[in-house]
Amino acid sequence: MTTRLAQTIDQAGLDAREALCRDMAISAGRVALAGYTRREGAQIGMKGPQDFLTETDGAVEQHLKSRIAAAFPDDAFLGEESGGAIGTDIWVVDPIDGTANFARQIPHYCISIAFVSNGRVELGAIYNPSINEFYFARRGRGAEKNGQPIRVADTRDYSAACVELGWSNRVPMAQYLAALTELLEQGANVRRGASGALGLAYVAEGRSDAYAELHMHAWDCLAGLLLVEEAGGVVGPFLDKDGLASGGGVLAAAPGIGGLMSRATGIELAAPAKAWAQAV
Ligand code: LIP
Repeated sequence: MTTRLAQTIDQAGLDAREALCRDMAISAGRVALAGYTRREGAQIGMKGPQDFLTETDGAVEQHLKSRIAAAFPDDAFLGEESGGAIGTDIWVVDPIDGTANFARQIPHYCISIAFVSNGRVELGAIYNPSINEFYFARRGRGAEKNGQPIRVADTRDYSAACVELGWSNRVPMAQYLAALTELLEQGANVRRGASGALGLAYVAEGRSDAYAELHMHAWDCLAGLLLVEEAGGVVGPFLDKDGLASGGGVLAAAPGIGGLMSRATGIELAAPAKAWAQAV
């Protein structure tokens, strides 16, 4: 695969990638829903403790990888199941986010697709085909669900906040329990849906007031972080901290509770949001 010199993709290039991103999120959703409906998505393996793999994960990722290679052969690809190489222009894909739910026939899962150019997420798509909820964002053009604009919640009172704290065994249990305890002691209602991408999309839509997780991979979170930014929320500096290659802590919140979430989880907010949140 050729690695192009760092260059900024022009608007026409982004337009073309947006069209593909929108279309393949839906076509990949049809592949996922077929597996879910025929129960072909039954668990076929374990990548590790509590880390499930289904046949549909592989089928969806191959579907996306082949569509991207056909349309933009010079773009790089990074997928949860097949890996990939980092490049200036790169698609970052989780074929089924919420695999543990998918494998147990719980319709809380999604396809998550992000397009990153020169270290900045430009496009993000998250699609739950089981309930036909399609989220999309393009940097600078807002966020939408099924074609309608979405905005984060205006919650400022922590005792009225409903937040999600993601979990995986990539983080020591003591750290997770400490963050959970602090969030509860601050008065928030804390949920866990086992799909980080949908958890972030729900923040962008105002269904949830914040999503935090002490470690996520890039494919789990990049699309959702752009959705929250474009919907008026505050986020952490995930990509600035080598998140594309190594993953890291994720925080996304309604502005009114971003500062509290950051203090409770120890995950910092990106600079502009940090200054604002400290004033709250
Ligand atoms: C999921 C992540 C989520 C985490 C889950 C799981 P997967 O990814 O999106 O953040 O809390 O435990 O790892 O494995 O379903 O694609």
